[in-house]
Amino acid sequence: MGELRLITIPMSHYCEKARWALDRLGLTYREERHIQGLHYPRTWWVSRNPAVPVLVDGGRVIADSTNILKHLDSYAASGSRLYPRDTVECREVEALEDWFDEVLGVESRRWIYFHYLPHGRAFRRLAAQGAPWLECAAAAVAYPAMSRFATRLLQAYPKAVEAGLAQSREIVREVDAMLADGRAYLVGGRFTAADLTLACMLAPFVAPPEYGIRVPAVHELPAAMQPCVRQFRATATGSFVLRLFREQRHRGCRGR
Ligand SMILES: N[C@@H](CCC(=O)N[C@@H](CS)C(=O)NCC(=O)O)C(=O)O
Repeated sequence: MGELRLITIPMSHYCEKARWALDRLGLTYREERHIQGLHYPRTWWVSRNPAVPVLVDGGRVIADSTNILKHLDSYAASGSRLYPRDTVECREVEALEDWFDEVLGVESRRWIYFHYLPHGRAFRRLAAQGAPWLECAAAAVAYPAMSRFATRLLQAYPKAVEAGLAQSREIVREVDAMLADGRAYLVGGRFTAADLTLACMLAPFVAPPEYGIRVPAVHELPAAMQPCVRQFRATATGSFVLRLFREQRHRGCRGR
């Protein structure tokens, strides 16, 4: 293992996924935080890729949260791995992880940007935590253009947001059904990448206090978001995710 650096947009739930996996292993790493849109020069320079998270491990550059979790799993003790050794269970974990990443994560992000972007100051308070002062200053000046760019990039328009919210509720109903047998974790009776990914991708809808940056309490969120957050929190999946954040987010496990 080399020196570890994680390049992030701090509020991004894909970045939270990588950060959680690193924290869980108790590894020493430096998080390089950037404001969305202003992160491009850095990620292009390091990974030739627009997206974060990017993990730099010595001479290796790993982009994409799933690749990062898989890479970090090689540093975990066998009882703490996020991907089970059992092939069938591992496939199940991977399928759930993809589903949460590719559908729920995309829609929860579209929803939070749609509701937060109109509140420039509040958005920057959330987004700029730990970012370089120059980026904070640039974001204050260029906010209207950044907001338009993010809206277009994420297609954060009313119809798409509404359809995405309906799709997210459907996913939550399906996960509620999985949890109905009283299981403590989604696959194999222990915490895996499926649980970690579900927790992160649902986070915008449930605002967990243990998230890796400070997130507003429910009553501090833009008013239009509050009823929705309360509804998601009241589902079996919502309370499962809040429990995972409470019990697992700041709990270490053994590395090798
Ligand atoms: N599938 C990727 C998704 C990463 C992603 O969409 N990152 C966003 C931040 S939430 C990003 O960097 N977007 C900038 C862009 O793609 O231009 C992962 O799991 O890492």
